[in-house]
Amino acid sequence: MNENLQGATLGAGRPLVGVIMGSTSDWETMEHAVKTLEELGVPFETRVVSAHRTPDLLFAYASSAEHRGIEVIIAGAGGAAHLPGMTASKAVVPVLGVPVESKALKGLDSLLSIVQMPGGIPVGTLAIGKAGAINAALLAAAMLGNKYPHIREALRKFRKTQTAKVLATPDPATAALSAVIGPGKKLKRKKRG
Ligand code: RP5
Repeated sequence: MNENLQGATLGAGRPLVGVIMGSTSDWETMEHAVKTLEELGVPFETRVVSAHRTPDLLFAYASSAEHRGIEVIIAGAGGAAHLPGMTASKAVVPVLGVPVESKALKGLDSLLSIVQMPGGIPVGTLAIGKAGAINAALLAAAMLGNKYPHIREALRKFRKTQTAKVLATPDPATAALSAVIGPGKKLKRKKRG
């Protein structure tokens, strides 16, 4: 196998999700996808693949992904963000696009570049930035959950925990305070006089 095509493999077992991004500068956003996949126990690989700077690698990665066992690709890119669309054009596995927040246009350029695919080659487009990266991982897990029961159960558990966390702090003032001083701690009042 061409080792250029493989990224760093993380999580136990053969990678099912390929997390690719246009630049190392996208990592700050895309690490949230990776952390979420780790939390769910979904095996993945990560790799910088640029549509503009390494087009041959992009073609090789996308066209070999299915044969290497990758079942979903998460592609993050910013600015003139061609990576998700070009990857989708060469890969038959589902591609989820994460618009990375750009400095110039706050990610609106990335969002429109990724979401406005012409009919025929779909990219499942998520929100700009961190929220989109987290949701791309959750959506990938939901897709894989159709085939892998343990991933479906991990996703169910994630949802339950998330719900419990919200219900455990119904008072927004308490939530804001515990974010500052730590959960369960109380502010000490100064004695007067
Ligand atoms: C895109 O250009 C990347 O996805 C990145 O978001 C953006 C800027 O890349 P760098 O100039 O920071 O490498 O291809």
